Amino acid sequence: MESKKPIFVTSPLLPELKNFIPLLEDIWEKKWLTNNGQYHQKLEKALCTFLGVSQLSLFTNGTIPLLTALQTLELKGEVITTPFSFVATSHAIVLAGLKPVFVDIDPITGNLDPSKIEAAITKNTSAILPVHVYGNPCNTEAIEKIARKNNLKVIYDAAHAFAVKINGKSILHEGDLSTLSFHATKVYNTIEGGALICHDTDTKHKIDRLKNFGITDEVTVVETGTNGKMDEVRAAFGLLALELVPDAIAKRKKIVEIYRTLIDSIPGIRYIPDMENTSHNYAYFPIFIDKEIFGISRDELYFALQKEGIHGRRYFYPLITSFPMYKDMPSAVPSNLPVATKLAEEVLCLPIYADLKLEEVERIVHAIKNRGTKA
Ligand code: T4K
Repeated sequence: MESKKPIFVTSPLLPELKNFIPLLEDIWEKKWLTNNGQYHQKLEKALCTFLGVSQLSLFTNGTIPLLTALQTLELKGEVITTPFSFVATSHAIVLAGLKPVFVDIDPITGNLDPSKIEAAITKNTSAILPVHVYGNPCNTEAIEKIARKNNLKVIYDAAHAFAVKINGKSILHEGDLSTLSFHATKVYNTIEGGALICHDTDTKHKIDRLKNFGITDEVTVVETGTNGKMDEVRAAFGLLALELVPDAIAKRKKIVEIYRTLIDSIPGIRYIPDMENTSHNYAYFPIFIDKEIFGISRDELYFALQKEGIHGRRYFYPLITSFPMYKDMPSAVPSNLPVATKLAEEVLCLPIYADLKLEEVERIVHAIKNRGTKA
């Protein structure tokens, strides 16, 4: 029986309502609600400055920019990607009329394993679409080398990697294009929202056209674009939420430090350590349960914690490759993806958000420890 307030895997970062109301009044007064309005323009600029990038296009969520990225690069054939992600990553490939080819992941980070990519390249491969899973940067150097050698484009799904930097430089500079999600569950949110980051103005113009049906003027449509536009209300919300991000990341970091210290004493549970020269955003806190050492399986722990009101999530279980539209593809067979198959069975993302109280972190780890038969 639940005796305490439930703790969910995340809780959205919300600006104060009293600060939002004047912006809403302004929008109401101007009667300009969407289609590149003033708040949309302000937020694009503010995000470029905050993230340290030169070209960013706002979107209505984090899925449409993936589709638009694939359209922008006019890709054909096959796209190499990861099975260990949210299903939006591979759905976007299929929606763009392309074929996903799944490659296994790194056992420590869960990111696409560069050493497995070349074996999956065929004459039909046009791009690689890796994910910076949990906000931990992919091995971008190795991926870049493979892409250059084989004349492939690279699109990073950076949905989890808002504000992540290596050696002080945003990881959004990597690859040809990167996408972000600003969903309510992310480190930074605009309720629903997202962005596509490119490196030059011509590409940005093309992206902006594609997210507006491919329209160039009142009487001209040049591409089969979609509707990916963010409206004024969410752009205004996003301007206020952006101010809260540095403090939110600092609080997340502290929470992760406490989690790690407490978890270090539990046999059979590991977490992903910080990466060298990387400024992390602590978007997720995944732990991996080794049943043989811990004593019970991930699923047993997951359901036991739920009974105590602790609602972690098994991101990313089931693997994308187990869903019906992918499971019969040759690259989807579990024997091709042994690491991803194992991690999907072991992973549990514990609650993490800026307002999570330190007593709650202690309560969560205590509940985990109590379940381990060998702790
Ligand atoms: N690429 C990657 C790698 C992604 O992870 C995602 C999205 C995308 C692309 C696509 O981006 P978007 O098109 O979504 O912008 C969530 C999110 O809906 C999804 O954005 C995210 N990844 C995925 C990893 O997680 P669910 O189904 O787990 O969300 P849900 O509704 O179960 O929420 C989780 C918990 O968060 C709830 O138990 C309580 C809390 N919550 C949630 C919402 C929506 C709140 O407290 N308030 C809220 O408003 O998918």
